[in-house]
Amino acid sequence: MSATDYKNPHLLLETADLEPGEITWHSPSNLAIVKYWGKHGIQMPKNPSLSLTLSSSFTETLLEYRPRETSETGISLEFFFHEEPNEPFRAKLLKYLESVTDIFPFLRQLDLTIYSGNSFPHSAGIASSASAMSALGLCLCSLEHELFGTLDDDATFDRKASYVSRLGSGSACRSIFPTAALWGETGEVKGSSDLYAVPMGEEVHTVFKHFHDDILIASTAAKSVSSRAGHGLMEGHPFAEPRYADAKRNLNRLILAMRSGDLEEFGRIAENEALTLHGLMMSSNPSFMLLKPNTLEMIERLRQYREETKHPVYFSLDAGPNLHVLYPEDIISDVRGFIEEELKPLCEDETYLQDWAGDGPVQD
Ligand code: 2P0
Repeated sequence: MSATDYKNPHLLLETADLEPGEITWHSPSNLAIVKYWGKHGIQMPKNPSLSLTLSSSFTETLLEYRPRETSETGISLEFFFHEEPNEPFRAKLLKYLESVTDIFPFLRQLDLTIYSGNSFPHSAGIASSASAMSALGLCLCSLEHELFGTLDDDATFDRKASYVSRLGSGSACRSIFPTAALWGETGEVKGSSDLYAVPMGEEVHTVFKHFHDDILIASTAAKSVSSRAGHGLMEGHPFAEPRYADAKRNLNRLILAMRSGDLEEFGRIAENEALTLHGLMMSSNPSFMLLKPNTLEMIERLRQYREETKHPVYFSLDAGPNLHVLYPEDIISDVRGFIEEELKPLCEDETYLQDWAGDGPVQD
């Protein structure tokens, strides 16, 4: 099954006599602890990555379908983002849907309307591709199941949803599963694959079940390097090969730490991966510096707070300036006090988002 490409020419409707319907999924974003940075082929990662599945940062996507009214051959799609037609997003989704018609050939037989929106502000600089593309991947798999009854088994459904989400955005394949997910083949986890993520929630220590990720908005103005450009920077990067080897070592250590609940080791890896990601961007050609002075100030204050309190509170970063503060549930009141007093004043408009590892996507 690991070499599957899910192409299926049989998934075609035999009749145009079909009731219109709709499908809605909420799907969360995720935060990679070991980062995916560098890809090859069709959305294949250069190294395995492991993420926490978030909760309050999610995309809600409603897919409406009805029998096709015209006989044109392309995909028929209308798209609304936060209630407004959005042509750039529509064009992107159309390209994606065209690319998956070998997997879902029935898409050409339908008129589709997609309504999508995020729970988090666009300006917060949270990567929305993971939540958006996983929500859409889930809608497509639900649609297949509704029309053909093919995806009854939950594990089969999730694996296919992860596979098709990956084709939309690599990191999206990890959002399908509760608590934590691993994407990329590694000898450490049976069944792991470069083609889809696998659930890690059952394998990790309970301390990670409601692990907090408060996202401190250092800047909304800074434009992140686009993911396409970012991954592209790894081609010919002088540190590319050592980086992939380092990521694999970090992943193996992280899996052990997450199984045993070793927060110190977890935190060391999280911070090393975050700074490595930014180090790779700084040393790329062209070079990108996405950290802001306030990001660095927050890191220093967090490290000082950790030194003083001995609390297991750590940070991570995405491909942007905002600081993800990671800590377990049992120290929430102390850490929130520290954030309110010391970090929030350093945030743009004093904004931070409260998120945590959660239960994964939900169908309405
Ligand atoms: C990650 N990031 O593992 C890494 C770390 C950002 C920093 O994956 O081109 O939007 O759609 O496969 O998933 C962001 O890149 O890239 C990303 P595509 P994606 O989460």
